[in-house]
Amino acid sequence: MFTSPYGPVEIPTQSIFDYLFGDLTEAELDRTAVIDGASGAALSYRTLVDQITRVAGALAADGVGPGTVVGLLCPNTPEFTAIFHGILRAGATVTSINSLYTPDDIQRQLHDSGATWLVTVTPLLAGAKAAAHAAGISDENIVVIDGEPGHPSLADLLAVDAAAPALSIDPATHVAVLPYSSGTTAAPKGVMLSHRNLVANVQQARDLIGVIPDDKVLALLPFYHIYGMTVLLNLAFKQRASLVTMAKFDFVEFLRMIQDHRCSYVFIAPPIAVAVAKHPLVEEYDLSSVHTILSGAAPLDGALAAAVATRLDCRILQGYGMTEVSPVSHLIPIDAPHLSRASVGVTVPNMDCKLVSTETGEEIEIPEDGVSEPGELLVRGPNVMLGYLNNEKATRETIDADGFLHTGDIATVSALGEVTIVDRSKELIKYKGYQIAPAELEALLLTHPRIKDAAVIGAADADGQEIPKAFVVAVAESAVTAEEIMAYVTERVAPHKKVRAVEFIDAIPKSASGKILRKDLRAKEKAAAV
Ligand code: 4UW
Repeated sequence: MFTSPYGPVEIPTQSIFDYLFGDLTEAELDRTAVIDGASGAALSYRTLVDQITRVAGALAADGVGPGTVVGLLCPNTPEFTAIFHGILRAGATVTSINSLYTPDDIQRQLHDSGATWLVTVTPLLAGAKAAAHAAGISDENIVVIDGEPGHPSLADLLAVDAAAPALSIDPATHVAVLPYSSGTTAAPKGVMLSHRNLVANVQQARDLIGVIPDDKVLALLPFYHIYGMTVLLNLAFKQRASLVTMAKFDFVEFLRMIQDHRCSYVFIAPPIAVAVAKHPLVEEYDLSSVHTILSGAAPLDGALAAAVATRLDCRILQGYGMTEVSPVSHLIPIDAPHLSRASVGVTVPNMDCKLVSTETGEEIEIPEDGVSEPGELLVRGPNVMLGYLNNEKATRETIDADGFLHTGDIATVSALGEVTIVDRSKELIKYKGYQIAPAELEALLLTHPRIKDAAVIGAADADGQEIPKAFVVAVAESAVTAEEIMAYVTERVAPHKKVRAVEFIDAIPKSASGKILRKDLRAKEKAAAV
């Protein structure tokens, strides 16, 4: 077993609202909490807390409270921050939904999570409404933040003068959020994260990430995903920093917002690092305000990290984790220049880890110097989820009897506790940090009349970034092209789930029990790349 090189931190027994906002000083209340990156409109901590409290009071007056699940489908905006914390402040649970989702995806999540309310915005309303109706949610329970006749708006909620309810929840067991994740098996599942999970992860990560009150933190990573939720929406607020929200990613806007708002701390996923390292436009903007970039959600190549640090003359750090871990379990801390940028750093405080052999299940020994053999990374700590919603089987398969969560990631660890992710044993594909379950794409491919069999794996594009690639067995003598197949998928899935490469083969490798042998396909892919 190995742990953090840092001593344990105290985890207060509080709701996430009390933890983040309960001890704001007068001076802190006047600081800027959120800036709308597009318009420049700013909200102070005082206004934010007032809005959170009003939203909580209004929702509670409408019967929203402990036991209610509210879907939240909204891009990154200042309003998101007030609504999100308002729902939690009312004691209800937020199931945060990917804004790229199709109506079918949205409906599945609303239905599975048992959501009875949905909060969204007019640009997403058509799809959201169809999905909500199909999930049995009526118009009066669909809040449209920016206003739509027949629906409550944020302004309506803020105008209700009802006190926020006095809550008596147990932070350790009360489910605060239900983001969806595939984990180590196929379909997306509701990840039950308690108030304590969320509080713990901010406490565990805050000193290592090192956001300070004077930081302007660019919030381009979506708040609906656990990375944006914990590191931006919670951690940046706890540090009394200012968030600059970006509703839709666009590289030129990204550069402009950093320059115009003098952003100092920027959280990214690896594809953005590629653009920062290579794009000629970078030279045309003043990015001198950036002191630190932190990348997470997918592997960051060491040479790429170095190129970014050199071009922007800033620090580059890396974080690793997963939705089920709230998410941060490993980080390169802000004050650790000696750690390799190809590693994901060290274990955060209050966590135990071990590596186990994927063949024997035996624990892998950690050498006294040098680096261990690779094995599956197992993690345990106060930030590990309560379990998957209504899915005890998947929970038991993921968290073992000793409380260790099996990440499905293959790692090595050095004698100094430096962890490097070297592979993934689970099926999950990450495209730009977004999750894709290959089984979903395989099921869709099999509905194509000219496809006999199919398997999807993660492959590398020219920049070394992961993309979903389909191996396809065509129906004999049918002349189906790769382009036709990609177009067929594109028409039916959210944009991040598109199949981006197709290879025709004679047969999909399968085990005797009929399971796709993904590792054979991955080996074939690797061999072809050499
Ligand atoms: N290197 C290699 C990485 C890395 C990685 C994630 O969608 P989820 O469930 O969750 C996330 C979490 C992102 C995140 C965690 C902690 C942190 O500090 C940070 O940056 C500040 C971001 O994406 O996907 C989880 C899966 O994504 C892969 C890995 O396979 C993991 O199980 N993954 N980060 N740095 N792979």
